Amino acid sequence: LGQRGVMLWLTGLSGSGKSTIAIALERELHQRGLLCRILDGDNIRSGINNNLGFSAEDRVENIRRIAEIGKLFVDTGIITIAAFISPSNELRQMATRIIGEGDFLEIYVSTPLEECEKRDVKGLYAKARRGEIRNFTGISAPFEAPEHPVLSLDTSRLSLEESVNALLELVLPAVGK
Ligand code: GGZ
Repeated sequence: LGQRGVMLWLTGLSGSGKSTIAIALERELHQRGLLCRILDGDNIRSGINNNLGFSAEDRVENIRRIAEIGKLFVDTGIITIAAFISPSNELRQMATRIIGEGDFLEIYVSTPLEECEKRDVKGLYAKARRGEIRNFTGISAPFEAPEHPVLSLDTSRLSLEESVNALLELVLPAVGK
């Protein structure tokens, strides 16, 4: 394969830009002939984790399975991009343990709550404010910012291109490219 695998773990609020960044980065990596895989709600919560909700316990099981699946990809030499809220240090530490510290890069998509709520792409924040969604991260469930992310990306200040370039500078050396 000639490529080392690595996990890029994007953590941040709903609507912070995790999936958008993941998709744009995937395109850049593919253009360079690098193998890459996105794990996000679209392919995980709708499939293997479709029996899980958003209670604290379900979030643990969600992240545990994602980390185990991610490890299989990383060990195959694939640049793996996980885009999940993963709202606590404990959850992210569990993922780090499963994947292995040396293969794990924690990236904080640090777009402020006010901005995420203003965007409200799916109308979920409005529903959460009305009490129609319980345990909504940032509104009625906690989000703990990572303490030592290797990179922070505030998409209210950075363009998509700037975020992707910062990630490329991080990931290309990490996989020996
Ligand atoms: C947070 C929720 C909730 C609640 C539904 N809290 O913007 P989205 O819609 O597409 O991304 C959110 C997604 C979060 O799933 P994760 O697997 O990333 O969460 S975690 O890592 O905490 O397990 C949001 C939608 O699911 N969603 N209800 N109550 N997000």
